[in-house]
Amino acid sequence: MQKTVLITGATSGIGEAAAKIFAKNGCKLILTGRREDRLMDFSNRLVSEFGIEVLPLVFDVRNLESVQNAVDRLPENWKTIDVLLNNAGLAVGLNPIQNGAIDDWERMIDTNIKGLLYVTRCFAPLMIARNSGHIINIGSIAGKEVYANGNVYCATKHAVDALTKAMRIDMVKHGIKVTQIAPGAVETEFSIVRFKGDKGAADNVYKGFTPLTANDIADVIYYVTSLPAHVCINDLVITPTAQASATNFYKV
Ligand code: NDP
Ligand code: 8X3
Repeated sequence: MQKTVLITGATSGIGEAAAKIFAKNGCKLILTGRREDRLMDFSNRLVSEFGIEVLPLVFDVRNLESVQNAVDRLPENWKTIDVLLNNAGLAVGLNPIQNGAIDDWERMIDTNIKGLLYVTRCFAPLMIARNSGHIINIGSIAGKEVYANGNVYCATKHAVDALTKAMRIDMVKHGIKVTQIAPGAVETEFSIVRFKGDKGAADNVYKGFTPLTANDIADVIYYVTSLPAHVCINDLVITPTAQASATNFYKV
C-alpha cells in the first residue's frame, strides 16, 4: 500500500535525504520547511524524477498557529498520514552556560522541543482517528549524553528522548508506533547553523574521520518504517564507526 509520509525540515540534510528514499519507494510526501524556494524546487524535482505526489507546506514549527493552519487546510486525500518524521531541529551556538546567548537558547527550545510538540499535537489526532501510524522523532546522541558547551542543545534532545518514551505510552492503545533515531555526527548543514554560517568551523567538526551522511540516517529511517505491523523499533543510537560516544572520536 502506498504510504503518506510527513517530514518536517525537508529542505536539507536528514529530512531531505529521507524524502528522497521515501520518494524512491513510491510514497506520497508532505514536505515542510521555512525556505520556500528550496522546498518548492525540491518537491518539483521529486515529482518529476519519481512520479509521486508531493504536498509542500511552508511553515515554521515554532509557530503554533501556522502548524494548526497546515493541518486544518489539509486536503481530504492527504489526511491519511502513515508516518510523521519529526526531524526539524537545530543547534545554535556552543558556549558555556554562563556565556550563552539567550536568543540561541530560545531558538533551540522553541524548535526542538516546542516545535516537535506542536507538530505532534496537531497531526497525531489524524493517526489516532485511524488507529494506525508511526511517529519517528529525530533525537541525538546529545539526548543520551551531555558534553562541554552543549548544555541547552543537549537538554532539548534529552527532552526529545523523554517525549519519545512518553508518546509511545500514550499512543500504544491507538496502535501507533513511536520510534526515536538518535544520530551521532552527521555531515549536513547542522554545524553551519550551529556556528552561525562559519563554514571553516563547521568543516573542522568532520575533519580526521568519516562522518555519517544524511543518506545513512535516511536508510535507517526507511528501514524502521518497513517492518511488519506488529514490530516497533523503540530507539536507535547511530554513530560513525570512528565515534564511540558524544565526545570520543578516533581521528587521524
Ligand atoms: P540541517 O540543518 O541540514 O537541516 C535542518 C532542517 O530543519 C532544515 O530542513 C530546516 O529547514 C529545518 N528547520 C530548522 N528550524 C526549523 C523551523 N523553525 N521550522 C521548520 N523547519 C525548521 O540539519 P540536519 O539534517 O543535520 O538536522 C535534522 C535533525 O537531525 C535535527 O533535529 C538535528 O538536531 C538532528 N541531528 C543532527 C545531527 C547531525 O550531526 N547533523 C546529529 C543528531 C541529530 P528550514 O531552514 O528551511 O526551515
Ligand atoms: C548532533 C550531534 O554531537 O553535535 O545532534 O550533538 S552533536
